Amino acid sequence: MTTTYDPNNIFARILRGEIPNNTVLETDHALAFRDIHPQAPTHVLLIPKGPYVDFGHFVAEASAAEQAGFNAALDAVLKALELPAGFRVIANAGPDSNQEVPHFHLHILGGRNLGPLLP
Ligand code: DGP
Repeated sequence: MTTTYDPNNIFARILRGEIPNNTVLETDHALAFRDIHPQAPTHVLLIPKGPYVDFGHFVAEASAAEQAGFNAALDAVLKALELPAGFRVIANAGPDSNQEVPHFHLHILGGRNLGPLLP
């Protein structure tokens, strides 16, 4: 099965600089920016720069260098955010998850007690 990437999705447009964002960190492989509708005091999205629709697409198709670069960016952003009481990382994928933006992204949430995973 081939996965079709929409190059006009909102995160692709953010990557191209067509839409402003509140950047936390940028590397050769990834961009971290503040979610426009934060669900917690800290709510950051981390996206790879490559054209991957969701988590499954990324782990299946991204090169080892892209995956290593993304992991390094995740490590750097977690250190930059300084969340000593903990954090939650979520990746929605596909209709059942209610994924809205079809460009793979991790939600990084923290800054308050997040409660149960599925309230
Ligand atoms: P998901 O449901 O996992 O696809 O989450 C998409 C998230 O993206 C949602 O929390 C809101 C956020 N979002 C949507 N459009 C924009 C935007 O233009 N800028 C920023 N910073 N975040 C956005």
